[in-house]
Amino acid sequence: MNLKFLGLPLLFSLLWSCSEKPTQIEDKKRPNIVFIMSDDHAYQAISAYDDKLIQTPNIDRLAHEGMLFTNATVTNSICAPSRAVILTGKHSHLNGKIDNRMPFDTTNVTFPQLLQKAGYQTAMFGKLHFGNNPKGFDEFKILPGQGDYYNPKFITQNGDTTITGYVTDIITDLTLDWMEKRRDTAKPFLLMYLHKAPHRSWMPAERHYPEFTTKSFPLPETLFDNYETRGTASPTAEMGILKHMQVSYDLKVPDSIAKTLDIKNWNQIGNRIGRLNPDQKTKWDAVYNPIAEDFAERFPNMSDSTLTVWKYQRYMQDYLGTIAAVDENVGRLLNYLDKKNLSENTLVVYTSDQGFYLGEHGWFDKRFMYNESFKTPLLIKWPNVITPNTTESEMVQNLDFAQTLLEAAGVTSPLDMQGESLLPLLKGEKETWERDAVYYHYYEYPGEHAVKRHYGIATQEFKLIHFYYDVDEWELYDRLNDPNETKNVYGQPEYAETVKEMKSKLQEVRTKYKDSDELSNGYIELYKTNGWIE
Ligand code: SGN
Ligand code: CA
Repeated sequence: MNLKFLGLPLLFSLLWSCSEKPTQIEDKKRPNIVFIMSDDHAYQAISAYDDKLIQTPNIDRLAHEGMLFTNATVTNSICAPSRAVILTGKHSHLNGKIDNRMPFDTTNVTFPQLLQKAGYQTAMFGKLHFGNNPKGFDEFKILPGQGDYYNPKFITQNGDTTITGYVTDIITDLTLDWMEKRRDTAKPFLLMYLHKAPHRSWMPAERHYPEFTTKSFPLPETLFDNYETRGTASPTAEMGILKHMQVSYDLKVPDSIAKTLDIKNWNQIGNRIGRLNPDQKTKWDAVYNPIAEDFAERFPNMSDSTLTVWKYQRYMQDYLGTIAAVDENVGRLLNYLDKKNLSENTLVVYTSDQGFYLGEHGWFDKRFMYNESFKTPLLIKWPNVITPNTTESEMVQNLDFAQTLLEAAGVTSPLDMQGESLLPLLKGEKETWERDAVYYHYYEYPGEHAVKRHYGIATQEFKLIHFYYDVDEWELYDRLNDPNETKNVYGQPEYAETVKEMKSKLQEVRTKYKDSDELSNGYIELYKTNGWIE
């Protein structure tokens, strides 16, 4: 892969030396770091943010004992790019992992490498999704690619292994096994505990079938959004619950039933039920087959809106069902820390690689800079530093995690990291926090779900988005007056001044973060050369 066009003659050796020296802080005082991340976990599905869909008492503990961030966002709302931003502390256009297709450039310096060099014991368990193994970890056991919910395969330093059971439980078992048996008690540790759930295709653990498959959930206000004021990106995106959610793959109607119904693309993808062993399959069928039979009977008389609601409910049942297991397992880990008297000196982060649409605007999936996928959950607990039960509304990003965790460990960050350490906010010293805008850039188009390329800027009051590549369209949202972002006010005379100000701010942040049209065009050219886009 030739990334030279990016102008990335990486000054790693120079930057490396800045952080090479072990910290002066004594090991016993340096905090342990537990970084918990799930995949596609919407803040709407964490009761500390909103309890109308699900109760998540264990994740909520981090808010009760620490800080809940209500304005945490990602810089690029897609899995592997978000992970690359987190590990490198650099925007996608500089770390090179602009979308799920681009390989991660392992010459990037990551914060776990720096912590390991500074004397931390490091371990990673769960989903990474880079296509290559992580550097800077004493131990890792990761899922290949997206991983599977049932009987998942893991890549380990000793070869691949397949483990029978449910992925969320297994990732936790592997984590606790490492903590119990191989943790070096003379060192502080960094643990990256990374769930696959609640990623598509949303398959819950057997113990959660009865509760979740019989529940109904409140409909989001914008479920039937018609995108009246928006440009072409929203109506052409392929992530609609009605049109694009597959009854077989996503909603678990068995193929034998689905194919008898007059539904286009009922099984475009092919489901994952084949991974279940006979015992698991019997339990699965006992619950899911009657649901499908009932659906098959009602389907011929369903209007589009009835079908949308049915699909939304089925989607929520399984999506939230997978979260119940995440919450229980987070509880197992927090209890372990308590039991071993580690909680006092451990900083625990809970976040997701991005947010997700739970029916808002009629969608599932993510990618857009609109709120539900731009925002990400962020809860941090750090006893004796963070005042319990605090809420922080400053605009923070996943870009900030690397510098935050390095500073918490007393390690100097490389000069080319682009975030801000959140330590002042964690300590309640807000006076030094100056950020008034955050930057976003999404690239994966043409691609799955067909969300057009866009970049933009958000302040507390407004959001300005520019869609480019095959269009040249702008959207502006008045965040305070239109929290659901259903009214694009770009082009309205009363917002002319705001547009001017936001465009100039956008240019400022693009310059600050070193992004440009030239760089975007360079990526487009590279993709065309590699045959990844036409
Ligand atoms: C898979 C999913 C998509 C999802 C991407 C990216 N399709 O391709 O729905 O948007 O992952 O998700 S599936 O048919 O494989 O389920 S990400 O979290 O990895 O970015
Ligand atoms: Ca994801």
